[in-house]
Amino acid sequence: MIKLLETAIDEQRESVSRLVERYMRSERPFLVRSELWDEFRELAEAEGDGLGDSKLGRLLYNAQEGAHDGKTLVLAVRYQIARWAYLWIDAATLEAREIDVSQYLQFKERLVGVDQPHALELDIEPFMRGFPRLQETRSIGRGVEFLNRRLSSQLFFELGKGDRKLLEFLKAHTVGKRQLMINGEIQGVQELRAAIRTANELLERLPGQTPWSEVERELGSMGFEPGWGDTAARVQETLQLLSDILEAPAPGVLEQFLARIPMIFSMAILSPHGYFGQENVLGRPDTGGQVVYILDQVRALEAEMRNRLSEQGINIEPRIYIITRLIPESDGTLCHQRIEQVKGCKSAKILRVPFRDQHGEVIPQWISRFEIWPHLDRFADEVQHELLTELGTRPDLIVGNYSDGNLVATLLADRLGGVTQCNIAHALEKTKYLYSDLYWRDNDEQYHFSCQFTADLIAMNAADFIITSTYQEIAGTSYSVGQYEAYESFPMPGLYRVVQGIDAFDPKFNIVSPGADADIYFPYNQKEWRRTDLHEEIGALIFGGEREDARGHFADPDKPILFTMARLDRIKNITGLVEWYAESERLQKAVNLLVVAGSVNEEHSGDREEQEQIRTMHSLMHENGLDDKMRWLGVRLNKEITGELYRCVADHRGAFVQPALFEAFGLTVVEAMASGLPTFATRYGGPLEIVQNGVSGFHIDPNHGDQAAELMAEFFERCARDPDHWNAISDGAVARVQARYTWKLYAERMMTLSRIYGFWRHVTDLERAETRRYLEMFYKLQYKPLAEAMA
Ligand code: UDP
Ligand code: LCN
Repeated sequence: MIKLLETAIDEQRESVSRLVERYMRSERPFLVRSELWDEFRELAEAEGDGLGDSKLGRLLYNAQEGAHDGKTLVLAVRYQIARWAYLWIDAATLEAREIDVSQYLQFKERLVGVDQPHALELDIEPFMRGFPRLQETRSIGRGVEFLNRRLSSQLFFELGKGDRKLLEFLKAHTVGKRQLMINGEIQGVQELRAAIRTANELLERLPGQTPWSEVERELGSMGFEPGWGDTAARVQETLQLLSDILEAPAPGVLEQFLARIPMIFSMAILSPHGYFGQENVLGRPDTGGQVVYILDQVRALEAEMRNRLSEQGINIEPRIYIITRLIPESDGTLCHQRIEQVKGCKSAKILRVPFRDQHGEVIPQWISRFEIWPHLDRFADEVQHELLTELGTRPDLIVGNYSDGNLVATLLADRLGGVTQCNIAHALEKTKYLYSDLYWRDNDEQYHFSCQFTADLIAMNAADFIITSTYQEIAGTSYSVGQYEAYESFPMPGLYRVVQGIDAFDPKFNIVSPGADADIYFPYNQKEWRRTDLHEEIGALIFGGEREDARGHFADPDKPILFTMARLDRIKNITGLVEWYAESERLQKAVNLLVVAGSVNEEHSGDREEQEQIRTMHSLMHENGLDDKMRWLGVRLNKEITGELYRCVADHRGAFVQPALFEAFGLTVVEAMASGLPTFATRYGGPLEIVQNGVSGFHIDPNHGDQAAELMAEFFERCARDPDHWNAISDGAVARVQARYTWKLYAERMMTLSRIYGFWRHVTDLERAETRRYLEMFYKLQYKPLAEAMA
C-alpha cells in the first residue's frame, strides 16, 4: 500500500496535496469511508484528468477510515477483505510512511485526549504462531474443511504418530461407566489393524441387517465396543473407514469417520440474559431472535443427536439443557420456573439459575443485557453446580450465545476441566454503534461496552469453534468490515489497546446459517397446511378497530399491506420506516403500513430506549396524520399467529420490510421469505447475504429512506400492472430459504463440527494452554475489576 501511495504522490503530487487539504478542512478529526471517498470523487470531478481511475483512486477506494490532527493524516486501508495497512502522511511535505497498527491506534487515542504510548496492549498473535491459518479470503468461515486438510496431513505424515493418537482417542470414549469403541484388548496400531481384519471376516458372513446386539459378544472379544453401528453393515462401513484412514488418511474420509463416533451425548447451551421462555417473551427488549434461534436449534439438534446415536447402535436419549437466568418477577412468563420442558423435544429442558446479590439473595427483577456483567462469575459457579447435579457428569459440549453466554461458556468449559466450547454471537454490539470503542467512556454508564468488549475478546479466543450465521458476520464484504473483523484491532483509550484481538482467518470460524421453523413458516400457497382457524383473530388484528394495544386503522382495506415486525429498539429503525412512509405520498398511495413492535403504551415498557421509540412513533403518527393508513400493534404474538400473519399479508399481495440500521442476521427476513412474502431488507448486515437483490427480495439502504420508499412504491405499482412480478419475487424468496436456511442442514453441520473440533482438541495442541492462561489473566485483571466497579 505504501508503494501505491508513494507512486500516487510522485505522479499526482498536486492532487494528493489538494485532497489532503480537503480532509484537513473537516472539523471532526475522524473521517469514515464515505467521507473519504466522497471528497475524493468531488475532487476527481473537479480536476478531471483521469484522477478517478488513478492509483490514488484505487487506494482511497479501500480506505476504511482516516484521522487527522491538522498536521498529519492517517489512513486505515483495507486492501483486501480482513487485510489492513496503516498509512501516515505529513500534510505539509507529503512525506508518507507505513505505520503499524499500534501507532495508528495511538494516533487516534491522542485525538480523543488520551496520550498513553505504553498502554496495555492485548495481542493474541504470538500465541497463534505455528498454528495453521487460512490464506484465502474465500475460505474464511470454512474452518473445519481447512483444519481437516491441514491437520490430517500434518498429523499423519509429518509427525508419523497420528494413527497412535487416533487409537488413544477411540479408547477415550465412554458413556457413564460403559466403554465405547475400543477396549483394552487392543493395545497397539498393529493389533487394531489385525482386529479390523478379523472383524471384517465375521461381518462379511452375516446379513447386513443383523443388529449389533447379535455381534456384540464376539466383536467385544476382539476389542470392539458399542459405537461402530447399529447393524452389521454399518459396523463394517465404519471399520472400513478406519482401515482407509490407517492406510492413507484423507480429510474427507476422516470427516466421515469422525461423524460416526458417539461423542456428544449431552450439551449445555447458555443464554443468560433476557426473558428466555417459550411464551409471552418475544418482542420484549433483549428478547428476540436469539430465543427463537435456540429453541429451534435445540429441537433440530436433539433429533439429529438421537438419529446419529441410534445409527451408532447406542440407545441413549441425548440430553440438552438450555441454561438461562431465573427471574422471580417474571411478568406473565414462566421465567420464574426452575425447569421447563422444551416443546417439541423429548428430553431437552430449560434450566433457570438465579442471579444473586453480594449477600447471596436472589435478584428478583429483569436486568437489561447491558447491566448483567457483575453477576456472571457467580452465575457460572452456580450453573456448574446445578448442571452437574442434573446431568451427573460434565456435558460433552458447551455452547455460548451472545456476549454474556459466551463468557459464561468460557468460564464453565474451563472450570469443568476443558469441555469443547462453541460460541454463537448473534449480534456483536461493537459494530452497531459508530466509534463505540474510541468513545467508550461516553457511553459506558449506559451500555458498559468496556465489560462487553472485554468479555467478547476473552470468549472468542477461548472458544474451540465459532459458528456464524453469515460470511459477512466474520469478514464483511469487499467494502464493509465484518463484525468479528472489527475486533481485530481497536482502541479503548485509557483502558487498553487491542493490536490483535481475533483473526478472521482463524480456522475456528464456521458459517452455519439458522433457518425458520418449517412447521410454522411455510409458503402462503401451501393451502392444506394453512391455519384458517386463526384467520378471524388475525383479521381483527389487521383490520379491526380501536383497541388498547393498537393505534391506527386502514381506511382503505383493499390496498396491499407493507408489513414490519421487530423489537422496538433504536437500531431496528421502525420509527425510521414510519418517517419514510410519512414522507412518501407515493408509498402511502400504494400501500397501508402494518407495524408489530413493542408497546403503544410507554408505561408498559421498562426500557429507556424502547420508551423513547414509543414516544417517537406516537408523534410521527400524530404529526403526519397516519392514523387512517397505518396500524401499529403493540402486541406480543405467539409464533402460530405470526406464521399465519405473514401468509395473510401475502394473500393481500403485500410485502415485508426490515429497515434496520444494522441487522446481525435477521430471522424475520427468513420467516417472511419462507412464507412467500417479497421482502425489502437492510443492506447492513445479514440480510445482504440472505436476500439476492431483485431475485428473492430487495436490499434497501436505511440511510437513504427516500430511495427505499421509492423502490417499494415502484414495486407495488409494477405488481399492480404485472402480478407476475410479485409471484416471481415471492417464488424466489421461498426457493432461497429452502436451499440455504433450514434447521436440518444446520443440525447436521453443527454435530459434525462438534465432533471434528473435539477430535482435534484431543489429538493436537488445539487446547492452547498458553492462550488460556493469558486469557485467564485478562479476565481477572481487566474484566473482573470492570464488572465489579459496575456493581
Ligand atoms: N418476534 C415476535 N414478535 C415480536 C417481535 C419479534 O414473534 O413482536 C419474533 C420474530 O418472529 C423473530 C424474532 O422474534 O422470530 C426476531 O428475530 P430477529 O432475528 O429478526 O431479530 P432480533 O430480535 O433477534 O434482533
Ligand atoms: C440477534 C439478532 O440481532 C438477529 O439479527 C439474529 O437474527 C438473532 O439474534 C438470531 O441469531
